[in-house]
Amino acid sequence: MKITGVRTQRAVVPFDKPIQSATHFIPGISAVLVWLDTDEGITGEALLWAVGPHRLPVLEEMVKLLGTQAIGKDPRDTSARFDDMWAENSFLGHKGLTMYGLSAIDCACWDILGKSMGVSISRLLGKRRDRVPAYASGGLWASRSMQELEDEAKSFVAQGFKAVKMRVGKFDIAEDIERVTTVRNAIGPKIKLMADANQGLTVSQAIRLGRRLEDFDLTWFEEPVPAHDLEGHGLVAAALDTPIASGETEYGRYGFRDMLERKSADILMPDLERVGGVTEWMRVAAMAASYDVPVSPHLYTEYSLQLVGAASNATFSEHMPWFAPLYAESMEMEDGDILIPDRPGFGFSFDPAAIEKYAVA
Ligand code: SMN
Ligand code: MG
Repeated sequence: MKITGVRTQRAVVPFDKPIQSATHFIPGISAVLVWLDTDEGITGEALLWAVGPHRLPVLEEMVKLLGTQAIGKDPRDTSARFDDMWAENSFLGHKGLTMYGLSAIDCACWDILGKSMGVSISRLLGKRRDRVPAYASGGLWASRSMQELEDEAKSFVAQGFKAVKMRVGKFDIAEDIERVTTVRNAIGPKIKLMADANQGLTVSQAIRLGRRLEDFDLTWFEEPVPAHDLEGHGLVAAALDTPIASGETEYGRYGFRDMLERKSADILMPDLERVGGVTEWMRVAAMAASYDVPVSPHLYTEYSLQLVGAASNATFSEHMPWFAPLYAESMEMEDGDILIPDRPGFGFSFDPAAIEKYAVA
């Protein structure tokens, strides 16, 4: 089987109203949809996303650069394709845009491999589970009012979620505490609660807020300080009993090795588009397992289900509904878990009608 070409399409899925975290203003989701075509009629799909359509052209160019170089090669040789792209990226570096492009092509190759064999990526990787606990992450933003926080938290519980994630770090400490109190009271003591500061605090602010949040029995306190500050993450993690989760903004196995060696986080959150696709996500999961550190994928709910289905130390899936309108298949939930589809490849394919609706020039 040989790759014959790579196609891309930019798409924007607007939100009814913009959302905010401590460091993001998000009016909608901008994505680059990717197709990797082969001479046997099997096409692999992948998706890159960004906050803001203005960021899509550079993502698209990186995908085309690496995808074009792979023409004539076998996409089923996923490690060989990864190594080719890693070598190509040496000149521009193995962080940032180059890893986005590599991730997309790697994901598309794994999608092709699964489709060519008629099995899910989870089965290719060594399946261990059919379902995974999810946390509701599509709400409880920093842009929500107190009443909206209470109503949304209750609605997630009513939908069957057993865990929810809220955003903190945008306010003074008293207001953050008031917001966490509101959500904890709304969901009760049995529903798990995560709090994400989206890199918005200093080390001392994160420790002070974290100490006040110890009483709320958080499952984790996420990205408390800027992602580059691995030592700062470690200081916060050492100061608090609440587990620190981080890694969504880290790239490649060497970045995660540094996090593990510095004890920057109690839980790693590799993001499929930054870490280096399926290939590198699984390497990072295995590396974390050697430190007995659990992993939980950042975003990419649909695609990451296959990885969580195989990784021995994977815990929660992040239930983010943003990309659902782009796929023909829907995620299935049961009693707070997401069912891992046993369909070839990722098990999710772009819906042509959705592409028609959300495509942008
Ligand atoms: C998050 C940040 C930015 C965009 C989407 C989601 C957040 C999360 O950090 O982990 O859900
Ligand atoms: Mg986060």
